[in-house]
Order: sequence, then C-alpha cells, then structure tokens
Amino acid sequence: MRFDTARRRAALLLIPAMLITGVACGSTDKRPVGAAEAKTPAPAQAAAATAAPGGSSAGAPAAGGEKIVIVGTDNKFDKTAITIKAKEPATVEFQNKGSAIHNWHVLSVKDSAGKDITTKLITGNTTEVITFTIDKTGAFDYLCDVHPEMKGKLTVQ
Ligand SMILES: [Cu+2]
Repeated sequence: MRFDTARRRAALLLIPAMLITGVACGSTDKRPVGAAEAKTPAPAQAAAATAAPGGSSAGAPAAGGEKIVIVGTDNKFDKTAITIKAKEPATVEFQNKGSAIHNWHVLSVKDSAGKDITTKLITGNTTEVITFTIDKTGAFDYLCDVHPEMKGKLTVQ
C-alpha cells in the first residue's frame, strides 16, 4: 500500500514536467519553417537565358540588345575593352577556345537583379551566352577567375 502511493505521487510529479517540455518544443518548431520557405529566390536567371538565342527576328529590339563575342584562349581574352549601354540588356557570348577552363566575370558590379555577372567556368571548345543589364554607368574590370591575368575593362555608358 505505501509503495503504491509513493509510485502514484512520483507519476503525478512527472506530468507537469512533460507539459513544460512539450510546450517548449512546440514553440521552437514553428518559427524556422516559414523563414526557410520565404528565402527561395525568384527564377530570373531562366528568363535571362532564354532571351539570348533567337534574337534575329524583326521587330523586337528589346531582348539581348547587342551581342558581344569574347573569345578566351590560354590565357587571354581577345577583347580587353568592351562597351555597353546602361539600363539596356547586353548579351555576351563567351567562347573558350583554349584547352584550360575559363570564365568571364565582371567585378565590382551586379546586374539589375542583384546577381553576379559571370559565366560558369567552361571547358575548352565550349561556349556560354549570358544576358544582363547594368543600371549604372562606369568602368568595371572583368577577368577569368582561374587566371586573373586574363582581364579587360567593361565600360557602361
Ligand atoms: Cu582562365
């Protein structure tokens, strides 16, 4: 009999402890979920990529603006100075004609969507086309991230 009541008393003491930890878990679980979902960025890159290819059809001067071809070899760009217009889409076709991997990356400025202006690192005999808009005028260095001696200047007028 005495043993039984002692056990019951112990069980009663456990209940408040379980309630407290239960509430604590519930409240910490709720916050991070919504924050993580909200972070997913908008798919702006997909739209930019599809704007590049079919620029030959008449009537629509908007997408792509002018297309500039830059050829990279081991280890230099064929153009060390290019000029584009501010607030208008520019298309750069970067051709890697070397044997090493190279990219074309504009420093110290982002595009109008706040993204880095860069191609991926691509292997020899491959090409990547990017379209971007820069909202401000200025002169910005570009380079290959692997070979900083491959460089030039992008002027935005
Ligand atoms: Cu390179």
